[in-house]
Amino acid sequence: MPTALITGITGQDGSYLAEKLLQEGYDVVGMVRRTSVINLDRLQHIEDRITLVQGDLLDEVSLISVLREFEPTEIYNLAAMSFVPTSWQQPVLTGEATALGVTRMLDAIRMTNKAIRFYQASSSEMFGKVVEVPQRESTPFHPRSPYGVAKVYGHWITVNYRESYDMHANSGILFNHGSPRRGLEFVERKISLGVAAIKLGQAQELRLGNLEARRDIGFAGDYVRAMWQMLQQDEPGDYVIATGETHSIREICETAFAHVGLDYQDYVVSDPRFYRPAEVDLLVGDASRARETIGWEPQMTFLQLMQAMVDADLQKLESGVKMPNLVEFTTVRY
Ligand code: NAP
Ligand code: F7E
Repeated sequence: MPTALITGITGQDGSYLAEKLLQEGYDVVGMVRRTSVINLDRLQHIEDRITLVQGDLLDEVSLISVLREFEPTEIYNLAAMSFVPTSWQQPVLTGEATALGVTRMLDAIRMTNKAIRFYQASSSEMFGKVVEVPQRESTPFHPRSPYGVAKVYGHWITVNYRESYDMHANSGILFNHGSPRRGLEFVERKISLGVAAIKLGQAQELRLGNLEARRDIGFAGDYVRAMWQMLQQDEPGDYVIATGETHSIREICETAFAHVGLDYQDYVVSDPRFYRPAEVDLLVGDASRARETIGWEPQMTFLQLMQAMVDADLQKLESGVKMPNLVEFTTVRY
């Protein structure tokens, strides 16, 4: 059986990708950083079918050891400091993990086995202050946060190792994607959870930031399929993965509240503490290249995604799960 290594396996995408690779018959190895509390919530259902190993993108020796021990043929580098507001508070850490972490992994591959196929989790945040609509692989980057800047570095170092060392290094430029496993602080999950709490009488309002920003949002389960498909091609490349539709945060609220028969205008409060020092106003991707070259298409619609997320959060809260109040951790301080 081929072996695949996933960094960031404890994250949203890591859990969906692990499921996909198991279905495809891989031995799945997940790299997990050391934390004081073991955090395998998203992997509970497959924990006995995967192998977990300690390692950290900040520590190159740990990466080399993992590669030597497990000899993967494919590596999916999903690990990153992925929350944009935190990147203003911790810009250096963001650079170390989200930017230089990519070089550490590419170098570990170069030193152990250059034939390993590599996937880098690049982001639509690289387009930032967009110079064309929709955004495609050739659209110039203008990142608007330390996170976006770090992802631009990660993208170009991936391209550079491909060109310098003839490595099968791929960059997936993924637009926003959520799911019921999305981190609580990201806007579509904050909204689905807020709607569920309000519907059940556990909250009275939902405080958000800029309601006019627009995003192209798909389902994480569809997007991890594209990652795997990229690594099955003879030639490595860069691919935009997106739905081609864009929705304002206001529309996301409207859709999610309407699903439980409520009007968002009665509950949503725009709170300046959630505004960012520099915003990405409009993202919408053109995934034609992925459609034509690797045959990728999204399956779940935006409406289906938001409804599924609200339903899952209703179920969670009804079952008595207590969700943390994240306001202090998610407002932007810089
Ligand atoms: P996520 O849920 O925040 O997961 C991030 C993962 O990275 C977690 O497993 C985290 O571990 C791990 N990690 C963080 N720092 C690390 C370090 N120094 N060493 C090792 N592991 C580390 O993110 P996601 O939504 O699944 O996204 C996956 C990747 O795609 C990220 O690189 C993200 O930037 C990128 N991306 C995401 C989207 C999106 O809309 N979801 C779009 C484009 C690109 P802990 O569990 O220990 O924190
Ligand atoms: O914000 C606005 C906010 O934090 C989306 C990451 O997965 O996707 C994600 O980055 C928009 C922004 O995601 C709130 O100002 C309003 O315009 O959900 P987000 P993001 O910054 O787009 C990209 C592709 C990644 O690569 C990242 O890893 O929503 N917004 N009010 C808010 N955002 C948050 N988080 N919270 C609010 O209260």
